[in-house]
Amino acid sequence: MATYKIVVTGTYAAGKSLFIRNASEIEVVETEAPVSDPYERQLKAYTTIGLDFGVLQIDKEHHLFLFGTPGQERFDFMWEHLAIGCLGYVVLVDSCRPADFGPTSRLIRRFAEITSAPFVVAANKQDALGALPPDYIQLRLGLPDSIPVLPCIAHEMSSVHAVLFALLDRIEALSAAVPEVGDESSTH
Ligand SMILES: Nc1nc2c(ncn2[C@@H]2O[C@H](COP(=O)(O)OP(=O)(O)OP(=O)(O)O)[C@@H](O)[C@H]2O)c(=O)[nH]1
Ligand SMILES: [Mg+2]
Repeated sequence: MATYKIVVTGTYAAGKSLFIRNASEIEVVETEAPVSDPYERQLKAYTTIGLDFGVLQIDKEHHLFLFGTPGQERFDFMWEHLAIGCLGYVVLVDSCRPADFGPTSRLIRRFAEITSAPFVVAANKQDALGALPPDYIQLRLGLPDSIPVLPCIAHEMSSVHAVLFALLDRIEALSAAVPEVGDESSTH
C-alpha cells in the first residue's frame, strides 16, 4: 500500500479545514483554537493552529495523506514542516475576497521556495454570492496558463475530489514516474 503526501494550503479562512474534512474517508485530525484577533474573528470563531490531517483512498493500492496548513501568517513556520516530502499541493483561495489575492500570491511565491512539487490553485466558495470566476482569479494572481485555477466548493465532496484528481493528473503529467513517500527522490 503506497501513500502520497498532499498539502492543502491557503490564506486565513480560505476553506482548508473544510476541504480536508470533505475529502477524507477517516475522521480528520484538527487543531482548532479560538481566534483572538477581533478583525479575523469577524469571519469565524476558530482557526487552525497546527495542522489538519485526513486520508483518501484513490484506488486499491494508493492513499492520499492530506495535510492542511494553518492560514494565519504567525503560524507560517509550519508550512516548511508540512511541505517536507509532499508530492504536490493545493492552494485554496477565497473567491469572494479580492483582498486575499495579494497575500495568496505571496504564499504561492513562498511555497515555491519551500518545495518544487507541482500545485494547482482552487478558487473556493464558488457557491457563495459574489464569487469571482477562476479565470479572473488566475489573472489577478498573475499565474500563467500552465498553472490550473480550478473552481471549488469545499462543502461538496465531489468538488474537493475533482481538485485532488486534477492535482494528481498534473503531478503525473510533470513526472514520468510518481515517486512514493519514503523514496528520497520525492523529498524536496
Ligand atoms: N459558502 C462556502 N463557504 C465555505 C466554503 N469553504 C469554506 N467555507 C466557509 O469558510 C469558513 C472558513 O473555513 P475553514 O475550513 O475554517 O477555513 P481554513 O482555511 O481552514 O481557515 P484557517 O485554518 O483559520 O486559516 C467557514 O465558515 C466555512 O464554512 C465553500 O466552498 N463555500
Ligand atoms: Mg483551518
